[in-house]
Amino acid sequence: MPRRPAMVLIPEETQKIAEDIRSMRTHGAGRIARAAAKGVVIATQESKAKRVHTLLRDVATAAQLLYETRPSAVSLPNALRYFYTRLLNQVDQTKGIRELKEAGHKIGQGFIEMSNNAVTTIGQIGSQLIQDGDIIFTYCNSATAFSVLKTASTMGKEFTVYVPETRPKYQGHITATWLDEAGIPCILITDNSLRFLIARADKVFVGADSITANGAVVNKIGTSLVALAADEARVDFFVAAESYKFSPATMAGELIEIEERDESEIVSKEKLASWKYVTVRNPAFDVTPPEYIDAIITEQGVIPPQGAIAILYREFGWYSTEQALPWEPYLK
Ligand code: RUB
Repeated sequence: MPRRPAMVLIPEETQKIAEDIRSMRTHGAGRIARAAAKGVVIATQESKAKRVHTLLRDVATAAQLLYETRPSAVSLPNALRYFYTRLLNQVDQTKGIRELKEAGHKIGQGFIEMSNNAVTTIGQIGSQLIQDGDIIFTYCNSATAFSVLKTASTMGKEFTVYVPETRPKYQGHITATWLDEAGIPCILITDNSLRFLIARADKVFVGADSITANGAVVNKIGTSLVALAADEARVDFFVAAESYKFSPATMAGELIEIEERDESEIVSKEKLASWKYVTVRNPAFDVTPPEYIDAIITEQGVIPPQGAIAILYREFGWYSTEQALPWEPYLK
């Protein structure tokens, strides 16, 4: 892991954005990506640099801090890469620091707008898959999957959504609140009643943190169990994900790192200390293989999971490891 230069000051607001992502006050792959874009825009605007190279170093330092917060959501490095490569491209196109800062602001806003538009478009495309009377399952708290449900409801379609609580952080409760506010009938269930109840469902819509070159989907721990149960019950399984959640590094054979979070999310420190032979593991994500996925709904259209490589190629070209962290050379 590259080291951040010690003497670079990262603006407080950017540090807070990074801490909110790390602690999951900001969560969900799309929201993380948009927050990270905002974080580097602030670092660009607040830099006191007098020289372009120093500005690039300040922004690189902030990008590295944000990058290190959560490893599994590829939307985060993709957002930072989007920002930093375009900022670098602007160096020769702009005259001096002020113009470069203005360009940085536009690039960051451009990413946030593109990301929000993608969620809206996925909602419009995905809503076509919902019919009156459907019983739908979702999982965790995905703004993109919610966009599909909300759009279908706004179109006048009537359906019911089952929402597992999603241990350990109960993000299902947030989804239930969103559905409630949108006036969509919702049934909140425990995670372990999933297989019992999914037999009555017609469709599953979930979000994604990362999608690999072979069409596997990394999403909140337990998603692969939903997919297994859906497969057994012959229920269609759909993933709603923007193109920037596809992982270019997997084209070069890299695996997605599965984040392991603190044990205190599952059991109190006191309880843990009282045990002699018990340890706790808390992986935050799991991998659903492409065989269990009927389709991925992107803003570019509905694709089979095997089409992931086409999205990746279109978005990133053939990936090389040099593209990994474009800000890395400027960390010195
Ligand atoms: C959230 C989660 C969501 C995806 C997609 O996990 O797994 O399904 O991030 O969300 P966590 P979105 O709460 O640990 O971040 O569609 O909002 O990008």
